[in-house]
Amino acid sequence: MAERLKPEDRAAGLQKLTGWHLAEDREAITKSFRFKDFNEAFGFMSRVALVAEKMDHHPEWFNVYRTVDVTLATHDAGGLTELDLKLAAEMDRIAGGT
Ligand code: H2B
Repeated sequence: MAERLKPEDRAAGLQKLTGWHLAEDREAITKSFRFKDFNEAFGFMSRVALVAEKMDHHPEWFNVYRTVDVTLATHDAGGLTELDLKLAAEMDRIAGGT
């Protein structure tokens, strides 16, 4: 099982990402993605879903029209692990279209 990150590794990992923040109420990271329209937002979610399945690591997310609010944490570990940083980076890559 993935190990919870030490605070310094968590901070260093967050610095490499764009627009992700520590959640206020639990050990997790969050980001609000905004797309052109619902089609783009849902396309993003579909592409992320394939990656998440492959990683066996799944986002908590909430979609309204063109926004997708994402929270990442490793439930099995009760906090943040490398898997969350990796999935966050994949989401940024997919949202950026590269
Ligand atoms: N996703 C996330 N975000 N955290 C987990 O702990 C987790 C998961 N565990 N996806 C996986 C599935 C686990 O429940 C299965 C059995 O591997």
